[in-house]
Amino acid sequence: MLTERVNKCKINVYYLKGEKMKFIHISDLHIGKRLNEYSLIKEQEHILGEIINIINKEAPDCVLIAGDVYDKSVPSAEAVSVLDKFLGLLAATNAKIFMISGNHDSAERIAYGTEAFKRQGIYISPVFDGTVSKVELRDEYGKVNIYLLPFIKPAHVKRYTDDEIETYTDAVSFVIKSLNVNESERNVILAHQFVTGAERTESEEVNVGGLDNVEGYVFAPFDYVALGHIHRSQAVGRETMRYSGTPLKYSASEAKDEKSVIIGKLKEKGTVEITHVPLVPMRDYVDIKGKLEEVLKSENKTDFVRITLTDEEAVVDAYGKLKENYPYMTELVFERRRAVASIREGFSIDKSPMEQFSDFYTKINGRSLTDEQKATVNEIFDMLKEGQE
Ligand SMILES: [Mn+2]
Repeated sequence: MLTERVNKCKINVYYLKGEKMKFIHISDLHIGKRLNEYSLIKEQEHILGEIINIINKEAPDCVLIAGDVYDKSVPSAEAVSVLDKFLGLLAATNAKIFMISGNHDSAERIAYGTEAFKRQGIYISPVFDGTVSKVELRDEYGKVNIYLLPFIKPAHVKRYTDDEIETYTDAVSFVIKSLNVNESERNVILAHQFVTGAERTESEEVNVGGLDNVEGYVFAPFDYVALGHIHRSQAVGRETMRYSGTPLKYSASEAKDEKSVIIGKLKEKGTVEITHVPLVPMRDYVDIKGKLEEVLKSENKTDFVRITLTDEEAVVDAYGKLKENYPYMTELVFERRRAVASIREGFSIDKSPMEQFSDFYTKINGRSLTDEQKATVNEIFDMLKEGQE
């Protein structure tokens, strides 16, 4: 059974020089991610370099990487070489490195070289086989147990038990119970799950069906829960159960977020100190809203931008003008409240499709259809009708 297998798993013990266990927690690197047509690889290399600088300055005992290392289960060659370089730099620090796979990662590909990496002090979660890797650290307060739980779904757990595993909470709860965590010692877990109550952004993948949340109480045995999956830095339920968030803004919904790494210190049992070190990107991501004329005056020309135009009248070649001034525009939204409201007002089921369309066209463009356009639209309606018969 699961419990036995966990107990059988080989435990590595390390003695720390410092008086307390200091860690850095990051997650959701999404190496290889693109924003529309823009590759973020340069931005990602830069920010990973910043993270290495922070590690060198802070000299933590451990670095915790809580999943979604890559953006895709089959990462590009470019993405692989960026992670390769990052792992090399991490190995050159004195910190022990702990990494798990997230829902975007292929657990198998992330686990590549796991056994060899251990010699370099890099611990990567193997593919979930019913067991969970554990590494033991010791400082002046005693043991710190680090558990590496890769992203799991109910289906991954079902095959190892006859217990009823329906929900994500059932799955994670079952696995954690099987670990028989010694709660008199200090315990840390890396997990990549959606803990109920966490505030989402627009850059996470939405689970089809939506029921992928795990109740926070299942993580009760742990002094610190290093979470990945949600892209906004936040504590969930308690100060010591945290999402570090992504190192870069991956959607306009994160424009106002401050990205950072978490620095934690585990002192005697029950005492965890938490601080943040902000991450400064090469290029910011901003959300700009206003009329075209005002928007063109904004100073964020070299940032990634989502632009929402509020002009009520049609603007000729808005996209072209904006793109010329904002080469890193990722999204253009037209918010024409009055026009939309008046279109709704004018709508009536008594009108023919041609009348409806012609009213709509007039409202949007401020002029009516020409005879030639009318003929084309009529042809289209005729074709549609034929298609229905
Ligand atoms: Mn993610």
